[in-house]
Amino acid sequence: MYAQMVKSEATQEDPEMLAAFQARIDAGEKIEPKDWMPAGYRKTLIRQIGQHAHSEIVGQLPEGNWITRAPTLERKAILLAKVQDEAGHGLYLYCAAETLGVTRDEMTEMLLDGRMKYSSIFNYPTLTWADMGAVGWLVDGAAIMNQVPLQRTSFGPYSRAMIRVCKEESFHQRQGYAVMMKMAQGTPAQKAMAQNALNRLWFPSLMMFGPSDADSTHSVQSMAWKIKMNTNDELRQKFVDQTVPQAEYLGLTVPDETLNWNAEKGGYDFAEPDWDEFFEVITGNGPCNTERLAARNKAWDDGKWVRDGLLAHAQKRKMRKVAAE
Ligand code: FAQ
Repeated sequence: MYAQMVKSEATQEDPEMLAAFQARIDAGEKIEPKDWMPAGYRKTLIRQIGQHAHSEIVGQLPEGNWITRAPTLERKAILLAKVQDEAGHGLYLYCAAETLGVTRDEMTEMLLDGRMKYSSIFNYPTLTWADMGAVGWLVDGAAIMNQVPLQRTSFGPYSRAMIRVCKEESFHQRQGYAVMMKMAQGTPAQKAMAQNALNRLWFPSLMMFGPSDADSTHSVQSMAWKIKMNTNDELRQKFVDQTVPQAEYLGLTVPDETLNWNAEKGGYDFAEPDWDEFFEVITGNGPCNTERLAARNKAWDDGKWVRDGLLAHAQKRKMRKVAAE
């Protein structure tokens, strides 16, 4: 269905329609699902929103890993609420993508057979309780840095979903920082765990913003269409500038010996992540890719009886309604 729609749109793309569409974008208008849009715009949005939705869903796994082992009842309740929020974010985003003519089942199948991606960060393991702090602080922190500008993105349903998501993400970031604060001010062993979590998750967090601008295949067109509001490097720089003072406040050391305040540019100079590692991770060869996809495949298979039951129920109701008419 989705493939046919994109193909039929591509044949209608005359230069006048494209120019009128770009003028609407340039004027800051929101594009709504029933409006005409270029096939490439629709395709890029389905890729980005679908990938974003999958990230929220797969992103439950590294933290879900610690729900049964949270150190106190209060921490457990907070973590549970946070992980449930991520499921909700996935649902808003799947709904936003569905308005573009792709079904949630189609997107799920594309995730499960590797045609669609999810964020690289969720292919790293969460080894200690301190990782729950570092994920909230760094991963949700990076997610917010990327998502706040997306509240102004040109596609209406995506922009509206982002407004709600950002409100919840800021609670996530704060709860993560609160865990880090407790650990950093705790025993020497707890502080060492916090430092170790920062050491392992710092560079993977920087990778969340995508490859450097020179290697970003989609940025130029996505920014012209206001699907993206900033380049990958701009947001990465803002994240570093915001996060380094937070690490200092915790008394922790960012694992980058080259880190240096550059007064001239008004930001930190910092080391690039290992981009070879990034490309390995996004092509399926990260530390947890196999485990994450196996968990999603199992959830999909285990849920088949529910989907079948719901469909059978809907079919019965429909037949009863027809019989009564
Ligand atoms: N991981 O040309 P670009 C969260 C791919 S939400 C995997 O620069 P683009 C909340 C990209 O798809 C985190 N793949 O791409 C949470 C493309 O591949 P293709 C998710 C990546 O799209 C917290 C290729 O590389 N957030 O964490 C990544 O213009 C805690 C070339 O890259 C979003 O998705 C990556 N990191 O820019 C949940 C935000 N980066 O299609 C649970 C929305 C790039 O050519 C727990 N997305 N690739 O094969 C975006 O803003 C953009 O899609 C970017 C990438 C910035 C991620």
